[in-house]
Amino acid sequence: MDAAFLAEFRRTIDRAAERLGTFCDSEASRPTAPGKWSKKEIVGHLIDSAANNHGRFVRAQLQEDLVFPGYDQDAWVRVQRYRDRPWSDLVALWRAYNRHIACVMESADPDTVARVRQSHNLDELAWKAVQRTEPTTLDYFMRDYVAHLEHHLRQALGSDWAQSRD
Ligand code: NI
Repeated sequence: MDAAFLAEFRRTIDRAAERLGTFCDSEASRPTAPGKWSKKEIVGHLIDSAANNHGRFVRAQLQEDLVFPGYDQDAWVRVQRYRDRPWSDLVALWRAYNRHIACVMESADPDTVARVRQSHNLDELAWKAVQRTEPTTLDYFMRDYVAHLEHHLRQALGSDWAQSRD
């Protein structure tokens, strides 16, 4: 995975964690809109995404295809009761898990990351789906993971948070 992408990903993690940490526990528990996830649940969903994709990113280096199990996102958030967890614990776990995933990306062999895979289910798994008839790469899947993370950070922090960096 290229160095500029990784540096930007790590910067996003650290800046977002800092910004998320400015909200108090009760603010983080409130739904962001009627019937929508709270900040706690959004970050919880991103922890689930990290946990699932961590396994996929490792396995992708040990198998030929990019075929992996999915997970029921709403059910995972519900059964883990993220809304009842301390906000600071969730932000710390989110930050640490994503810093680990950045290391997993950095450690991956570049040829393996770039190798074209004919067999995949990124039509089901990816945030920006790839048709099953089109080949894809682990590079695409890793970048798609970060794009999904940024999408939810905009939900939690507002659409302009990324522009307001120093
Ligand atoms: Ni999502």
